[in-house]
Amino acid sequence: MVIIPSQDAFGNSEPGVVDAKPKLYYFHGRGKMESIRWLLAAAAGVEFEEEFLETREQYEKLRKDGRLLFEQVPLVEIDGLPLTQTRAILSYLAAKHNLYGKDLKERVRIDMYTDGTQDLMMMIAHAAFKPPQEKEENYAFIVKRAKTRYFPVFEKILKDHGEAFLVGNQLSWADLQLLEAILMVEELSAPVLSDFPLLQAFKTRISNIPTIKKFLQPGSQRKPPPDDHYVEVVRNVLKF
Ligand code: HAG
Repeated sequence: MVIIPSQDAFGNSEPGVVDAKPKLYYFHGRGKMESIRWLLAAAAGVEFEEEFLETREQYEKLRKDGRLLFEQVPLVEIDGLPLTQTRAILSYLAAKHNLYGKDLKERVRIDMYTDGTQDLMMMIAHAAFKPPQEKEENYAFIVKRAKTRYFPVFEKILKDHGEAFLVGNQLSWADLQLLEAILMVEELSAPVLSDFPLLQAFKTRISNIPTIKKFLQPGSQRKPPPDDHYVEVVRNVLKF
């Protein structure tokens, strides 16, 4: 019999139990779950299952069963734990898969960079819920903000750091999220990197890491940009 050690929530291995695949509970779209999908599939090469929330009843059942700490999704069931709060989940996964730097100073830089790219990506996620005219204005503002606030910072970091990655000399959660954010902004404005040569080279370099390249291929668990159907389902499930 093959003994496959299973880790508990604190990394202690228990022989005999096969690691179940993580299970993600969210809508069939990006929202706050997409960065979690990136970390699991693209960076760690971990396959996961998904339950897509389509009805209010599904959401109410998760709430009634007490699996949503503050009655919110994303919910990720992993290592025997029902994890909620996106940043807590991302931090847990980054630490678990050695994507969180080698010491406290690298880790806080990764936290600063990922908070920045999360802010940028959540602006895009929330814009999808605005009326058409306002949505287009919002997208234009986001592209401008990316080009004047976020991308110049990361271009300078790459220049000053002089390495292939944002922090240290290995892939981290910060690299992954910057690539995710670049691709999302390019969906709004394809030439957005025209003034950022180091970011263009970064995008090519990180996109070619095998597990990331596979995640960017059609047929992966990556989700498409939000459409009207996604917005309608979220509104119906959450009643807002
Ligand atoms: C986290 C939800 C409710 N701090 C938490 O995980 O980071 C916030 C999670 C959160 O806001 N979850 C939402 O469960 C769904 S996700 N709400 C129920 O009672 O609070 C959210 C973002 O794009 C996603 O679609 C959802 C609605 C966005 C609305 C924008 C106007």
